Amino acid sequence: MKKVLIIGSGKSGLAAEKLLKGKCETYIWDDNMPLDKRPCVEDFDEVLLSPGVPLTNPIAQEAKQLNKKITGELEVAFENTKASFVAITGTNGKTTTTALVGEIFKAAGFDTRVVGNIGLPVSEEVMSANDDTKLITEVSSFQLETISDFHAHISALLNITPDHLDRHKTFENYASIKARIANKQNENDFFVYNLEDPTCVRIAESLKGPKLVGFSSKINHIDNIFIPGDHNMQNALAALAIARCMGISDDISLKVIAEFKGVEHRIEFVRELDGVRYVNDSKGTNPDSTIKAIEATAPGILLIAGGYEKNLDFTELIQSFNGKVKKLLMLGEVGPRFANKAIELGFNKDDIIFCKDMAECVELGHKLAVKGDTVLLSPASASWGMYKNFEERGKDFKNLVNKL
Ligand code: UMA
Repeated sequence: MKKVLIIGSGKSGLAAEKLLKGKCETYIWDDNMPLDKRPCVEDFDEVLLSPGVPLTNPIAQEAKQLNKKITGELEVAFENTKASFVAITGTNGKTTTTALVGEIFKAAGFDTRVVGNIGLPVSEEVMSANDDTKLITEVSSFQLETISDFHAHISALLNITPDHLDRHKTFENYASIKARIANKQNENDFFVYNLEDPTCVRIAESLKGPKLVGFSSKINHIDNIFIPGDHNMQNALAALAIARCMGISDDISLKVIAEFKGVEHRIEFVRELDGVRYVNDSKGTNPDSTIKAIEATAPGILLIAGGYEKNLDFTELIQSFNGKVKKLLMLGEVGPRFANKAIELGFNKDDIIFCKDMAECVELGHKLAVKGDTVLLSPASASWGMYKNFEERGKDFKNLVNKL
């Protein structure tokens, strides 16, 4: 029996272990475990990395030196199913688009599973999927690093702006990892991409296999859409294009788009108190995503930002404030660097406050906001170090806001 060493005992590692049970011998190692439990890489045929584990992880490096196959949870899920994949990637909007496509496919009568980076490992669902199931999969750059034969009937690339440069080092490398989503696509497949994003266009033009399907919020428009902002128009147009590739009628898609209320933690309205709106955009984990949240919010913003250091440049984000942001409530290890950049670009030093935790941010936001203002949590940073994930961070914010 093949011996697989799984690295990471989070959701992905545990789901992969369950999927491989009876097919392979598995052992899970997590870098949190005591060193005396560390396995000998040589004893295994394959090393399966959870998405959060980079290829620079010492065990991955050792496996590479020993010429062992390195794989990932998405690849293994793919190997163990005949269900077809709709794979959606991009820097921002992929969760909203994935959820929306899932709703459209369900409305069209398909056996649909909404999986992947959205929070449910693909391996978890393939166990009960049949050949006709559609796996609507949100795919991250982390997952794309370890695919080899993964093949999606429809793939979508929504946009590419800098993110995760602590791991992928350069924008070019990050973009080339995103492009891997179409690697195995052939002339029977579709590649849906954003015509307004030069990097997406460049990647599309380099592809030999799939049929290219571009979308553009400058050319096309959907009249009846609930979720706000141009970025959501792009997400909806991508979803509509994906549905068309599957032969789903526009009537079905447009009805779902009109009724779709969005996803938790993405510019999510929490409550209004004394004329002040509180908005949870905890999924704003990179500068571009926070730019979108600021664009979609009226002036008078008290912005709660900062978190884990991913070496991202905040210049464009701070320039996008455009007088709309009146206070910066800074969190986490990235706070001082963010604040220094803001001051360098002319933001008033006295309007920046460093907070020790979310409770202090919410308390100060409440104290300093006046009628008509918005207290917006959109950190432009990952939550790691302070929280397990962005969901936990968003829930903490909402609990604190609801207690005011
Ligand atoms: N670990 C190690 N060594 C390392 C890194 C991590 O042993 O070098 C261990 C940790 O100690 C922990 C485990 O690995 O016990 C965690 O594994 P993981 O980080 O892969 O997390 P999972 O719980 O398996 O969740 C992953 C995705 N997490 C990441 O990509 C970091 C989830 O995406 C995804 O929802 C889930 O699989 C199901 O597919 C989250 C995310 O933050 C939402 N994604 C990034 C993003 O959206 O920006 C890419």
